[in-house]
Amino acid sequence: MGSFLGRLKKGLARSRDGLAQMLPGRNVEALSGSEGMDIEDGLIMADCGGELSVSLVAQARRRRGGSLDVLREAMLAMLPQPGAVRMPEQGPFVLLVVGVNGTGKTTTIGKLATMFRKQGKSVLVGAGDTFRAAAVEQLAVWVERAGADMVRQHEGADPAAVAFDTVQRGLARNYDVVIVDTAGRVQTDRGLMDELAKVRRVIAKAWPEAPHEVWQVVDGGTGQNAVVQVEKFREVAGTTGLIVTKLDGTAKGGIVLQLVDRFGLPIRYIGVGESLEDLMPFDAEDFVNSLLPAGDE
Ligand SMILES: Nc1nc2c(ncn2[C@@H]2O[C@H](COP(=O)(O)OP(=O)(O)OP(=O)(O)O)[C@@H](O)[C@H]2O)c(=O)[nH]1
Ligand SMILES: [Mg+2]
Repeated sequence: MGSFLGRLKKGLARSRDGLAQMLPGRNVEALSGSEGMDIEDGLIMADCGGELSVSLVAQARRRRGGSLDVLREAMLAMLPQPGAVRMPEQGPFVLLVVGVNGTGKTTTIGKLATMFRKQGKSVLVGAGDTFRAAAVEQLAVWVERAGADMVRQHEGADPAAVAFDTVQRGLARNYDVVIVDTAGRVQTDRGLMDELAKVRRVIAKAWPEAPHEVWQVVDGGTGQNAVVQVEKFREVAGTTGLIVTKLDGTAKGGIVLQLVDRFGLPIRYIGVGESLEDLMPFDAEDFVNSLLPAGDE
């Protein structure tokens, strides 16, 4: 078992244990009887969402065989391996990172910067969270540790101006990767959501093909509210991919399935802990295998 898979399994233990309790004897014979309800309940409690849970169990029932493997297959069928990240033909890959407060944007950017640096790429990070000096300092620590560079302005500066400067400098100095951090915001805050739309627009003024990707960081423990969060951010910021963090602290790992089912957005990375190695590229098969209890032989 690779260390990634080991960490993933450990990270998803709470979700898996929750589901295991709903799968009597770990045998999904129950799928064909009224006990199928238990499995639906289990999936709903793991935040797969009502509609998807019913559909997964129905699909599993239609397949032959009475083992957990049918459920696994039904999950894999609706969870495509994400396609390639959109990359520029020339110039830096520009990534804008957005999301609700405290979901893990800044730490995730630090981890991504470290990953890119390890691949030998030059990385420039824009400190677009200008609300608090502490936010810039937090980012600076990560950036320095990663061996990346940073664009910052004074506290209270216009985040769109920071984003503009970052992309311009990234282009002028031939960076391989440009990542723009943003302040956390609740999707119902009209003013802050308008500000985010402006950040995106201004990035495109600095370079019309940018940003190449907009990734929303979602806290895996948020529950059903994650659905409206993703809906609204996609509308305002043009989200192209998701990063789901904190899956280690929740029994609700099914939210990943529900978000893919609802929005068809690729999951780019998932976070199963606070350390660097706990942010890992999303692999559909490893994820499903870690989310479900081991099947009967
Ligand atoms: N357990 C766990 N903690 C995480 C994970 N990802 C991030 N965190 C923690 O979440 C907390 C918030 O992370 P930040 O990166 O500051 O979040 P943010 O989205 O930048 O927050 P704001 O800028 O205030 O909106 C930190 O303590 C992180 O270490 C994860 O996958 N698992
Ligand atoms: Mg932050």
